[in-house]
Amino acid sequence: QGQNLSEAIRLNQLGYYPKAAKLAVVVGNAGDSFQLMTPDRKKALFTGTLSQPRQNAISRKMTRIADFSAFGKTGTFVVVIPGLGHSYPFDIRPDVHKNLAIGALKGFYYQRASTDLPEKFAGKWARPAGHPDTHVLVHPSAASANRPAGTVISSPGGWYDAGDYNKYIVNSGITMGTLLSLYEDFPAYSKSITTNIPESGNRLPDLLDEVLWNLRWMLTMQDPADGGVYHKLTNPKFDGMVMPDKTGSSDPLKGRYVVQKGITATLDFAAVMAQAARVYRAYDRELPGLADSCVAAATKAWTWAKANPTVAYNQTAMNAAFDPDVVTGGYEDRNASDEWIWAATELYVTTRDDAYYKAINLFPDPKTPLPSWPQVRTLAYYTLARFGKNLTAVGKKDVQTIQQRLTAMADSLIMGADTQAFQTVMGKSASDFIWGSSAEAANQGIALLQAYRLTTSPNRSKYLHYALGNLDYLLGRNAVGYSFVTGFGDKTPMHPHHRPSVADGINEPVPGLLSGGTNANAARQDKCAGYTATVADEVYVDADCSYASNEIAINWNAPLVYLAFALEALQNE
Ligand code: 9MR
Repeated sequence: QGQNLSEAIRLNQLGYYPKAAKLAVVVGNAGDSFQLMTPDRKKALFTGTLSQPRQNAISRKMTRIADFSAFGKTGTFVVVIPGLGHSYPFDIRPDVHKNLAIGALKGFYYQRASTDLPEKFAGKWARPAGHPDTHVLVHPSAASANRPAGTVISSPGGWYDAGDYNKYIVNSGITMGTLLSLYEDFPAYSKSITTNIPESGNRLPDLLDEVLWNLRWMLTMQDPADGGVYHKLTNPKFDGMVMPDKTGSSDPLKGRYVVQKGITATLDFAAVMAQAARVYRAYDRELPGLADSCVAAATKAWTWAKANPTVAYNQTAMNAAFDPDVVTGGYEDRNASDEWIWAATELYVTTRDDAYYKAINLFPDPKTPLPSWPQVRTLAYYTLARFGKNLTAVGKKDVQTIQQRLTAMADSLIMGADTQAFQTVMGKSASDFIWGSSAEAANQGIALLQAYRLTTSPNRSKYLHYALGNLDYLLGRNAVGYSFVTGFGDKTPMHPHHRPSVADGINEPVPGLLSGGTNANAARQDKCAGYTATVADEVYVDADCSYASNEIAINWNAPLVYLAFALEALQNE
């Protein structure tokens, strides 16, 4: 019976909650029935019928669904399709994503700059510190009266952005907003999670200790004289594929720079600092002055933004005007209207000063855009919905509109998901498969969970169902058959575009990191050899040259952390 592993059977490689939906998707036409068996395939515990074949609207391939939602026993199982083979083994149990949630949060620890990762915390991925960033030069593009070009500033810590070793404020913004929102949405569950980091055991939850590592770095990125925030701390060029302590740029006297201040960086910074002030206020005793410093930093950033609304970061223009040229990640975004909304909202909620709220138009158009690094408007809606009842009158009058928008957004995400080949919200449209598509899936999941939290009728369970479906997508129920999280699942990225994973001499990549995933245009973007597929939902290659489909990044890990934590918290409610 089903002697061979069949990669045509796509499922969540970690597993399922006993009471939740349990689907596997079989690519191809084979078979009519399926069984659930013990991993040794000696005992069949459940028999079901595969759905009629349906056609994947993107690839035109046929797929069939094995639905074993009715089976609720705990244990480890495989799906067997007579004549085809068996699936990877998976678990059915109540806390089936708990280790994933912990591992994905721990992923941030492995991204820490300027510090050793000792074996006690990092296991076989232990490594010496890279990039002390205590001797960072003010790039000519960032020069000001108080800090002329070449001024040395200290800006240590923070997380490396991705597979590269630079630190970018814009991308830190949404990452921090997502993690702080997780804490605000699920405080009790967040407090219960420990990740074995050096700060574990102090009086802060590990989630907030991890966030603090990047928060302290962000604070150093503000020019104290005027409140403007540097777009990034970077090398002029990307480092080679070497360990962080082996790069030229880790030499404290070789050039790492802070570059031009910009409107999106400064507003994202303001939003993060305002939200952090709320969250860390409860820890005033442990961290005296921190929450106050965050409020002060946020208001100062806002003041700079008001005075400099048109200063957009434009790397090409910067390089034309100043030396040395900087060719690392751009995170350029010419439209700051959403960053204004997010910053104003977080400042308003934290300070309760109506002036921030009145400074912006919360509803410039009827959209509720899915959050991503250049589009943060909906993060403001999440925050207003979260604090709905406790807002001042000006905000309260909009709460109902916001709730409607968020549920309408979730409803439109769900619409048609059941006819999608993998029955997920993710992938309904080929346009989902962009650079970092895994984060699209995770952010869709968060949007669905926001609607779940806002809805009181029993039919709200549909939002939870589809949020979980997108986690299934990330963990293997997808057109490429990968679980996109390093170290979690059976078929996982082994060669992510991640310098430590490439250079450390350890076979397994650093665990808990979310690969950017399927990207229709990846082959053209990174020109890595090895892409075989051309249909949008299959363009992915587990090769370290594939930075457009197989890099990892903090703004992709954060929504994974949120989704996994939130689903665990909600299943256990
Ligand atoms: O995530 C970013 C993606 O949306 C862009 O399309 C891409 C190209 O500009 O850049 C991605 O961000 C990268 C950043 O510029 C540098 N560090 C690695 C990031 C992930 O690939």
